[in-house]
Amino acid sequence: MESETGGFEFSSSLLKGEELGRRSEELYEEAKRYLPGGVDSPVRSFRAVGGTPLFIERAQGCKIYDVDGRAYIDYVCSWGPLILGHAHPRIVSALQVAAEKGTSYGAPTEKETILARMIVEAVPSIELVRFVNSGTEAVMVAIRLARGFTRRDKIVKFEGCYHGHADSLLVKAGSGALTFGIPDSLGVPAALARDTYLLPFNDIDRARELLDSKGKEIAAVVAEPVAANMGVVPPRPGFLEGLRELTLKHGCLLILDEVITGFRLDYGGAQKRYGVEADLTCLGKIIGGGLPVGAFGGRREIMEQIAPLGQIYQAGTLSGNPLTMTAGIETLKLLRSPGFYESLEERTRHLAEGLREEFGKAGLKGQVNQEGSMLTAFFTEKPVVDYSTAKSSDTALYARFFSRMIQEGIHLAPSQFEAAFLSSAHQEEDIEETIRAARSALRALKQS
Ligand code: KE4
Repeated sequence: MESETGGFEFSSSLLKGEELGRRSEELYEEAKRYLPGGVDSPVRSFRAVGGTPLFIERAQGCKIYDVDGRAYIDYVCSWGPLILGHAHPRIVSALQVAAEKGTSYGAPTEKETILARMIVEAVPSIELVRFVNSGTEAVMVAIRLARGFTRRDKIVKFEGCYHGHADSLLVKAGSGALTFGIPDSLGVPAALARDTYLLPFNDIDRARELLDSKGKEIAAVVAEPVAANMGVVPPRPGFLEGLRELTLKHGCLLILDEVITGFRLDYGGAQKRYGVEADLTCLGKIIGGGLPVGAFGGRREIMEQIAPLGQIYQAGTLSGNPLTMTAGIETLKLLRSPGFYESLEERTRHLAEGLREEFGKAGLKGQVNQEGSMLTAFFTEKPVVDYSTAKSSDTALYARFFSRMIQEGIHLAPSQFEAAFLSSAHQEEDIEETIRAARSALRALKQS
């Protein structure tokens, strides 16, 4: 039977072993004719885990459905935005109403003010906020703002943390004891990379050493308050507080990249959870309810340096567009419901404990780091507390685990160094099903 999208709707009875995934394969071959690697973002290509990427037909709640008619419990959740699950009825109906009024005006709307007010009320360190269209933009501009505000050029980032693909942040540690950066991508000028210092995440002593010697040159320290781009790595007690103290001491700005943690860990984000206030905060993902979004915000005296008030330029055609604002407003309204975060974190803890138990039963070495409603299962015996311990993971074993879980109907991140995200649509039975699938997958790994 032909679906309305012109594809074929296979019911599971029609699919035979050799046909599983055939439509994804066809679409992937076609996509590679027009898109580099067949994708619009590299991690989706499955290059880190092997095999053909799933092409998704639709999603609902905690499930996604591929073009071959297979259903998966989804823990990618579009890399974090869908904390309410896919196609939440309140979001969909609000978008339908909004779209009938037009999709973008290139002029101010009340909805931008409404969402901005919700963010300002949620995050105490934010007095003014501006919307952009991605997390990358948000961090890129926050750095420009910090450089303009402090009249300094150097910035500090942490190994293993990812802040989008702006040039100053595609930088890796220089050789030996050198802390300044070298390009981590072709196309990034070495001269620019040298303005980025690299430090090990969670090592406050190294941060103190660098800032005490170079603090006067440093515009900002940029950090994911909970690292999620090397897999989930929570901050050691005192790490964030130490960064706050050191940046104040040396007149540098503290930029907390809450693109993932914002409205994920708490309605007030990581800053609420850990009691540390940033000078500038970057947001994205959840505040757009699944539509393209980013935002940067902070103290009035800093934010008023941005055009049109100040001398630091930034702009964007679709920034604050009414559809994204609509989805963001409806999302944050639902996140304010009492007990939302507590029950989501409880279910995530249940999953983390279940996975730890299954690693043990299978006799495999694994570490499950969980913070709020996100977690990562690392295939290593070392506790994962920074980039070097994260990199000790057996990525080949993770790749095999990932593929087994796909066969079991569980969609994890197609990379060891990412987070699994839960949503309010993941119910206890989905968690139990995931633990059962992990039991089967880990046992199969052990036997092979
Ligand atoms: P975007 O430009 O992708 O909207 O946001 C960049 C970004 C900034 N800061 C943090 C902490 C982030 O995690 C991200 C993007 N996250 C990745 C997944 N870890 C997006 C997935 C992808 O690149 O396809």
